Amino acid sequence: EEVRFHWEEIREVKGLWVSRNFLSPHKQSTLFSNVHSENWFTQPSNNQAMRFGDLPSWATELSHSVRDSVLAASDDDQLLPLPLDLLLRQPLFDQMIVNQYQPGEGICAHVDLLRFEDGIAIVSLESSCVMHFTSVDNELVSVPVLLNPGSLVVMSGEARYRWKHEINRRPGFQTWEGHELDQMRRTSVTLRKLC
Ligand code: AKG
Repeated sequence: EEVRFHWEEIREVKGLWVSRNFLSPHKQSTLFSNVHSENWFTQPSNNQAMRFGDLPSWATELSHSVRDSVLAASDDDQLLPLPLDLLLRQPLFDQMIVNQYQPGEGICAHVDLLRFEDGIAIVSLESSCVMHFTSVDNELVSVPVLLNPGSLVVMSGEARYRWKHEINRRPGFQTWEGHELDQMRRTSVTLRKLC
């Protein structure tokens, strides 16, 4: 049987899941050109676009893929903690942020605003990065997670409410398996649902 989606549970951070093969290279380029055809990033000073309510059709398609990949995981008993109830809500997501980060740029540690429901999805494009998760209850605990291009992260429960996430792309923070990542531009698509 073909395994279409592979999910990895990040055990240290309850409710954190990564699918590293979520988008094939072909689907990554399609998504990237769809993002760019919106003309949000025509000037270097523009690095973020936000949409509420009806999302562009390519983003609706992307959220269907997120649903399909979580559904596929439900066939596997070990992956049941993935937020399956998330699949029942309509629409799955009604808010999107697209971020474009130049090398060296990242995002400070934060917990997403409570005005968004549980179940947050982030798709990465172009360049790998290390996202660090820091426990709200113990700031000394920091868990690095590699986000490769084409990967999907799902944060739910504790991962969404009890852990901060951050991307620190200053020298020294983007190491994975002993190597400093080669930084390039990175684009991410974050999908959420307003409460
Ligand atoms: C946010 O926009 O709140 C994020 O955390 C984005 C994370 C990312 O770019 O991967």
